[in-house]
Amino acid sequence: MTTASTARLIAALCTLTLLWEPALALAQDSLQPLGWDDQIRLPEAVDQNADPHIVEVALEARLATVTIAPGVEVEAWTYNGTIPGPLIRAQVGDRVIVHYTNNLPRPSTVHWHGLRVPIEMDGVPGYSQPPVEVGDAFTYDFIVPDAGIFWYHPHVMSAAQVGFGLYGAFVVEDPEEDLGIADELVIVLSDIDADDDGELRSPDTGGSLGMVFGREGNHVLVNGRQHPTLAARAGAPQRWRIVNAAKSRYFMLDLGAGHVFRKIGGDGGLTEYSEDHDFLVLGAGERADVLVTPAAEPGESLMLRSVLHDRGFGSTEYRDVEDLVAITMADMPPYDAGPLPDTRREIVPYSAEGATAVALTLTLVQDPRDRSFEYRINDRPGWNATPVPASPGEVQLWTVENTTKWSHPLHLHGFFFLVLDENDEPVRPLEWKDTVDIPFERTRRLLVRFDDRPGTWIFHCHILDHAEGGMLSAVQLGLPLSEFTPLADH
Ligand SMILES: [Cu+2]
Repeated sequence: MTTASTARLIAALCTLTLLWEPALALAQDSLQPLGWDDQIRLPEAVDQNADPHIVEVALEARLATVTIAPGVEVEAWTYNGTIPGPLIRAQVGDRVIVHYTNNLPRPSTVHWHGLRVPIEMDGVPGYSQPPVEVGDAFTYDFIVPDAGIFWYHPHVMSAAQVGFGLYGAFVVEDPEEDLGIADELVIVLSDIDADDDGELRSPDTGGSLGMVFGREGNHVLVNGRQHPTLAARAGAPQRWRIVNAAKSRYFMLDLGAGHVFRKIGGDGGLTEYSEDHDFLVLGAGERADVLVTPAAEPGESLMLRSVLHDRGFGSTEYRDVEDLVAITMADMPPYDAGPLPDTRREIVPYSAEGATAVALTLTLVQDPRDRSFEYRINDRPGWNATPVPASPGEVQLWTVENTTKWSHPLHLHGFFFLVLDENDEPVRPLEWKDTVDIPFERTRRLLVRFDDRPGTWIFHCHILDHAEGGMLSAVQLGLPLSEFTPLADH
């Protein structure tokens, strides 16, 4: 062998080593310092079933004292005593059984946000099940057909109950999916409104005007904590599955200069392809699955912040940027993982050809007698709604016109849709959505296909004050319109 060919061989071997080393390293355990996520890691629901394809957990809704910051305690409404409630983890196709007990002082239910469950499991009183009365129990039992980051919360007095702390994350893993990133966090963003003594404040603050804006809590929480700290090794990638569980607040996430969020997934699992974003906007109810690589000198800190996002009149004035998580670099040499992985997923869009056109207009009206406000969809508040008729297999093209001065994250129960751009082409990368921001004084078009799960499936603004203020309606799927009854309580 000549010297030149030996050199080439060595070079080739080195290249191979370079190619292989990071991959092998990534497939190993955590690259982060020991205890890196101690302040932020969610408790996980304990699977009581030995069958590997059944996840069986207990969920008790009850009052509990929770610590949201050192020395700051709040009397919250919780699942299993914590906010957020326990993280439920399953694999795609698993059967999930949840033994739910309501030990709250009020009736409640559990809605599985984004999971395509049968109508009987959707948690909406009146359409899915009766409310679970105080002291009663209900067993939720369903298959999880899609991988992704989802969440659960009540659908009775939802603005109050979610605002008081009732929500939890639900991850459905796809065992085929291997990004080679071991360090994963599930991040639930929320807020809670409590006074200095830790007493929850009234969910009706500000009266009708409070409803119009959508009430935001005075303590912003990340996995139930104010300003938690995360330790990180510079250069080592992390995967964050993020849920916005706040009842009104939008988050516009920013990791600072030199950092991007590589968005790989959204509401309904992976997107068509990964895409880098400087900022990540999450309306109430939305989710994102992102890769990030914190980088700074050992000992330095980065701050994950929520910067000002304009969701309508009064949403940016006299408001501050919110510090969310301080990320401190451990005293370790920076890790060189190379570029973050690109992800791909084949998503076949529904054809808009032959789709049934459905026009939905979002309005705000004021009663001249008592000056109170009411949100409406097609000029009807939720308690007097006219449903959208649909049949199994039907594709509908929804044109949602927001005439109001506030943005509305519209959530459809039970089904995914695609969002269309101004040319009526699906927004790329394609993403299955169940909650989409309809910005103030703007119109967005959505394409949805209904499958064979007949029932009354509600859709509503996920600013839960808006939903209770009237912005709620329903799809009457495969059932006569004459059988529809508007909801008094949700
Ligand atoms: Cu709204």
